[in-house]
This record gives sequence, structure tokens and C-alpha cells, in this order.
Amino acid sequence: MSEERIKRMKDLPSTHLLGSGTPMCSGCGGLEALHQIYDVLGENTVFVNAAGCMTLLSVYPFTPFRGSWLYTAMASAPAGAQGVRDALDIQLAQGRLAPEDDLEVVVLTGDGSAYGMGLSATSGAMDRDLDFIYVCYDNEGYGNTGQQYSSATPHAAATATSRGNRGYPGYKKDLFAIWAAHRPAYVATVIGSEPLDLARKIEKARGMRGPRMIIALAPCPTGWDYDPKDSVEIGHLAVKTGVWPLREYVDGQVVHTRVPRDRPPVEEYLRLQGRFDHLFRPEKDSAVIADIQARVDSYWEGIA
Ligand SMILES: Cc1ncc(C[n+]2csc(CCOP(=O)(O)OP(=O)(O)O)c2C)c(N)n1
Ligand code: SF4
Ligand SMILES: [Mg+2]
Repeated sequence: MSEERIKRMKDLPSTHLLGSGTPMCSGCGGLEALHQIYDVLGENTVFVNAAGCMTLLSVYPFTPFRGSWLYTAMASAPAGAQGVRDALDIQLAQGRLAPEDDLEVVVLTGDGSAYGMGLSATSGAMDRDLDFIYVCYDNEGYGNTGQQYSSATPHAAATATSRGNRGYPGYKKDLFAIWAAHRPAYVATVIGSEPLDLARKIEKARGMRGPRMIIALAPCPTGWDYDPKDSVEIGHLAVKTGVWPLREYVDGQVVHTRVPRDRPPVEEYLRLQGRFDHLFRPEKDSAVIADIQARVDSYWEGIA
């Protein structure tokens, strides 16, 4: 690494992640959300990151974060967070760490870890009422290894492991509901293209204690196959069409922070993404599109 680059990284403003020449794709919706989340949480944080795209942000011994960063295996980030939290608590109890120097422990993983490999460790952490924030950036597949399907992949999306004219045969798992069933302090869905909603939820989570769980839908130009300039538009359409409900769980209640009125057809969202190309070419697959639409409609039925 050149001296010049090291200097550039050291000179970054304290709450800025980027500008370090990271090997991330342009238009990355996960990075867009993470950047905004970091702007709210700030540098008094320890990020515990499971293997995935965001791991590429940190190249030992450097990290664009101004706080600390710990890398774990895919299934283990919440267990790693427990160890970090325990170490901080012991230092606080022994008077070796002043309360004002305490750090927020933040797990950062992709959907492959959150929806799949790491779900058991996350469930255990919530059972133990671990005091941490979990941020899952959900790009709906194993992005770092070439977009194989995960259990966050939406129905019919083409992935590296679900090719042909049918795409992924399964249906996206409702992780928000699974997490909320554990009755943690807080669960919320966010997206980088709705920055005010995102900032309000992260502020709220920051002011709480216990497990605070965040899922950020992360439009992914590389895995979803679209022009990076369309990331924000795709994020807006995910919310407007009702595909990505913005919601939060607190005190046993689920509240929608945005109820999309006059939802445009999901087709408008699907059409922009190459991973759904086979639904439109060579012939339109009206049955599959109608199935996707019906599931979205059924979700919103009765939600005022
Ligand atoms: C147990 C285990 N299996 C496989 C891998 C290889 N691997 C590294 S990153 C990754 C994809 C992770 O997907 P996700 O959590 O969705 O994050 P993304 O890559 O999409 O950011 C995989 C499979 C690994 N590190 N550990
Ligand atoms: S593959 Fe997708 S999630 Fe990963 S860095 Fe690229 S755009 Fe972001
Ligand atoms: Mg992923």
C-alpha cells in the first residue's frame, strides 16, 4: 500500500468510511446503508463482521472505520460480539474503562449469515439479551462469492445457483418476523434510499439497550444485474411497490413507518433487474409475475 494511500486513509474525516479506494462495486446499496448507519453511530463502536462483501472494507492492519473492527467466521459474529461485550463489561466493572469510553458493539453481516449460517448464534444472543446492535445488509444472495442463492433470495430471481427460466424456486424468508418472535428490544427494516427513515431508526436503536436488530435491503448492481446508477431508483421502487416493507418492532408491536399508497405493480421493480429478465424475455411469464404480485398484495391487506 502506497504511503500516499495510507495518508489519505488516516486523513479521512472521523465519521467517513469511504474514499479509501475500497474494492466495493459502485452503486452498492449495502455500502450506501452502512455509510449512513455509521454516520449516526459514530466512531465509539466495535464492528464485528462476518465474512461477506463488507469484509473487503478492511485490509489488515487498516480499516476505513475510525473505531475498531473484528472479523469472524460467517456463523459466529453474534458469538464474537458476546465476547467483546463481556470484555468491555469486565473492564468497566474493574474501573479500567471509564463509562464515557464504553463502546457500542455492532454486528455487521450479510444475509447469508443473518438468514442462514448465523441464525442460531443470533437466536442465542437474543435469548441472552446481549446488549448489541445487529446490522444485516441484505443483498439477497452470497454476493462476495458470486451471488449464489441464500434464504433471503426472492422467488424467481436468477442466481449463480438458480439459473434457467425459473430462477430461485423458494421464497424469501421473513427474518424480521423471526427476529421479532424472540422479543428483542428493537427490530427494524431500513433501506439506504430512504435516509430519513433509516437515520430515525438507527438513532432510536442507539438510545436503547439489549438486542437491537436492523435489516437493510441492499440493492446490489452486481448480483441483481442492473446499472449502478439505478440503485436509488430500485430502492425507491422496492418501498413504493410494497416489496420491502419499512417497519419496526418495539414493545411487542409491529408498526409500519411507511405504508405505500397506490402501489405501482411489482413488475416495475422487477423489470429493472437482469436477475428477473427471464420473466419478461423471450416471453412474459405472467403467471409468475402475478404470483409475486399476489404475495405482496396479501402482505399489505388490512395494514392501514
Ligand atoms: C462457513 C463458511 N462458508 C463459506 C464461506 C465463504 N464465503 C465467504 S463470504 C460468503 C458469502 C456471504 O454471503 P452474505 O452473508 O450474504 O454476504 P455478502 O457476500 O452477500 O456480502 C461465503 C459463502 C465462509 N467464509 N465461511
Ligand atoms: S456484490 Fe453487491 S453487495 Fe457486494 S460490494 Fe458489490 S454491489 Fe455491494
Ligand atoms: Mg448477501
